[in-house]
Formats: sequence, structure tokens, C-alpha cells
Amino acid sequence: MSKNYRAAAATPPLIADIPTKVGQLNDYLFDRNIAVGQGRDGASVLVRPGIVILRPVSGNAAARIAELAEQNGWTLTPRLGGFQTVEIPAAAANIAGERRYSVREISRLLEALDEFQPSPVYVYAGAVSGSPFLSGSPFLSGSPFLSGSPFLSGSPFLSGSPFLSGSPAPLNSAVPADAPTNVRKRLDLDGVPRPKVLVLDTGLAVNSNRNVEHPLLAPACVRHPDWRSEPSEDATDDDDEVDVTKDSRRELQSGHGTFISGVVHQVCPDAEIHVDGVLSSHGFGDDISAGEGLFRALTRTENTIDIVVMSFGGYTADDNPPPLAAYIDAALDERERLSTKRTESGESPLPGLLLVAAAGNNNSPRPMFPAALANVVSVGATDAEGRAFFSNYGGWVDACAPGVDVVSTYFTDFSEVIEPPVELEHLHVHEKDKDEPTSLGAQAIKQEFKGWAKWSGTSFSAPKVAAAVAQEMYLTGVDAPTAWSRLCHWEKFRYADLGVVFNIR
Ligand SMILES: [Ca+2]
Repeated sequence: MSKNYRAAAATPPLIADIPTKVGQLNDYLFDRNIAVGQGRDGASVLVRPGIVILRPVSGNAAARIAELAEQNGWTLTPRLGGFQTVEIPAAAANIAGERRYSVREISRLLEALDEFQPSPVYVYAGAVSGSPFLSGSPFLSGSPFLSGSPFLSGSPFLSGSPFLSGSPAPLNSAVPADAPTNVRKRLDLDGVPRPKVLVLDTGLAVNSNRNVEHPLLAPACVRHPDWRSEPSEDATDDDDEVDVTKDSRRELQSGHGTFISGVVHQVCPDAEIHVDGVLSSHGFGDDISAGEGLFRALTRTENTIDIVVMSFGGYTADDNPPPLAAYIDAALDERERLSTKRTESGESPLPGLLLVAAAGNNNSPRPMFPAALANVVSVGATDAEGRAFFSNYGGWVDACAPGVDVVSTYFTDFSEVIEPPVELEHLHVHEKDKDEPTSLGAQAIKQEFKGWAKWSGTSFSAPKVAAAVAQEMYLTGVDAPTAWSRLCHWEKFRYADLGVVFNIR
């Protein structure tokens, strides 16, 4: 390889536009303020249009950034933790005549701010099986939900696919379930502190008085005075809303945070659960909502949270860590620093902090973040046979737990009617059943939610592992990192590319 040849080759941009629209999802993603781009190897990413994020800088660098922003008419916004964002109006990133965003403006911002190591703001989605987002390249073709017939036969997956529903918006794939008969009771051990688990997700379902809606969760979940409530379907507030759009249908991931809180509670009933909303009702968040949610929650609890559950994830353009990694590093550093300060003044140290994340549901070894970060426990999903067909896998996956047909807490009173999937008749997979009426093709489905639902995904495996760590803490008195190191000891049973097996119902 000659030096001249290398010098002559232009460096391709970190992120480029994908050549085509993404089918029916196009409008949906546009309405959610999400741009679809591709990295240098063609793998797709979801990013916010017209914005980049910069890590903390000071002195001359800060002044230089302000000067550049002034010259170019960019909006500079300080963010929690010393981050700042540089933004042009999202509308300027719109592809002319189409309802989709271009990532060209992001590329320009990245180039202009190169010396400050800017990053796109990556979009994260709740890791629910049946959600078609975030698949490998080209966009959506790697989705297992459209390729193999077994996946089309189970109704949650079918109803989660926008291509089959006849609806421009993808449907929520949680289905009603009966209340479990064997919910474990609290041990209420004398003088033993409750492990504190923070759920960063869509929030928690509350009633009109802003009290925790679900009777099982009411004694377990802590509501903080700065509870955020905003009547917008794309708000990343602390309310887990059932139907913000008022069309009598749940949004794509309505109930996700409430469900996960219930998974934590069922595995470790003595855990004290804290919730911070970082995803919208559609299940979308980004580096800013997730990073700031983490900071906000750790600050309000005076850095006493033991375990953080992040059942969401996204991909980056170069498969290197996203800005959320810097927020996580900062949170861990802060915990360490505050703890040292306490011990130096003769107080007891703060507990160690453990972060746990869902590995994602794209049946892929491509690293999904934040799960793939070295300082985050990454959790994949199993079924009765081994790896669940949708679960991501690879050396970056640390643990796994059952993630199919998980039953947990949900909205206590909601009914919705799902119209028959209009395009079903065009599919060949059901050809042999053509003459037999199916519950899917023939009639609308009415779903009544009475507090419990059944849902699948690595989203629900991650809180099982987090709660198993919490239970170990509670029973043995160690902190979360120590409990995790015991539970992932080399003697424990592992699956290849899926880590330590937590066979928790
Ligand atoms: Ca709705």
C-alpha cells in the first residue's frame, strides 16, 4: 500500500445518508425527530438531526467553541455534567420535499468542530422484541421479524411489525396476562438496608394523584418531589403514560418502565425502586436524555443508588462508545470521589455503583450501547432452548436471563382494539392456513389490561440480573459490584457469547 495512495483517498464522513427511505417507518421516525444514517461500513444508526454533543472543555477551547457558534449561527446549549450541544435548526436538516432528515448537517458540524472531538447524538430505543428499529445494515433488512416464518406466527411479533399492521405507527407488543399466583413477599430483614435500584426508562405509571398506580409497586417504588410530568408523547418525563396520543391505543413502548420495575420487584421484593424517565412513550431516548437522567437521579438520591437498569440501546457509526459512555464514566468517577471524601472525613464510604443494560434484540453480535461498554453489565435473553432467537450476543455480553413471555406489572385499567392486519393476506407464510380462520386475519383483537402483561425482549432479562444482584446484596450485606463479582465468578455456568446464565423465572 503506497503512501501516496493513502494520502489521495479522502476520508469518508463518519456518518452518511442512507440511499433510500425506510418504508412505512419513514414518517414515524421523522415525527419522532430521528434521522437514519449509516457509518463507514454501511451499518445503520439512528441519530438526532442537526445536533452534535461536545464533552466538557474549558478555557481557550470553550471560548473558541463559543466564537465558532457565533460566526455560524449555531445554538450552543450547556448540558448537565459539563457537556454542551451545538445545534442548527432540525428543519435545516430536512431533505427537501421529503419527510425525512439528512445527516449531512451533522457531518458538517462534526468537521467544523473536529478539534473538540464532537459526536452525533445517538438515539436509543427500549429493547423490546418486536420493535423493528436499530437493526443491522442495510436498515431493516437484518430484522428477524420479517425474515423467518416462526416469527410471524406469534401474535406479539406480528403486531409489533409496522409492515403487517396496516398502521403507519408500529404497535406495542405487550399482551395482557393473568396476575401471577406466586409473587414473592418481602423479607423485611431487621436492620438491613434495602438495595436501591434505579430504573432509567419510560417512567412509572401513576394515577391522577401522581401516586404509583400499581398496588404491587406502590410500596416498592419511591416517588421524588421533582417528578416530571409532560403531556407529550415524545416527552422523556417520569410518567409512564398509557395513551398520550388519545387514540385509544398504547404507544409503541407505553408501560415499558412500569413492567421493568415489576420485574425488579418480583426478583428482589425488598429492593427500593427509583425511576427516572429517559425514554418517550414510543421508547426513544438519546445520549442527552439518558445521560442527564442518570445524573439527575444520582444527584437527587445523594449518590446512594446501588444498581442502575438501562433496558435500552443503540448503535454508533463506528461501533465505538457513544457520548453516554462519558456520562457513565463521570457518574462512576463522581461516586468514587464523593466516597473518598467521606472516608477522609471519618464517615462511612458510599456503596459501589453497578450499571446493567439490555444487550438488544437484533440477533446480532454488533456491539449495542450502553450494554457493550466495559463498565456496564450487558444482558442477553434466553428461552427454554438456549439463546432467544432475537437476543444479541458476543464477547461483550456478560450475562443472560429468560426474556421470552416475561410476565410483569402493567397498566391497571386499559382496553384497546387492534384492527386486523390488512396486509396479512399478501403474505405467503400463512398460505397453508388460508382456508382456516385465524384470530389474526379474521377479526379485530380486543386487549384488556388489568395490571399484568406478557412481553419479550432483553429489556426484561436485564432487570432480572440487576435484581438478582440486589437480592445477593440484601442477603449477604455486600455492595453491588461485590455481589456482581460473586454472581459472575468463573465457576458459574455460562453460555458461549451470552455470559453467565441467570435462570430466573
Ligand atoms: Ca396512543
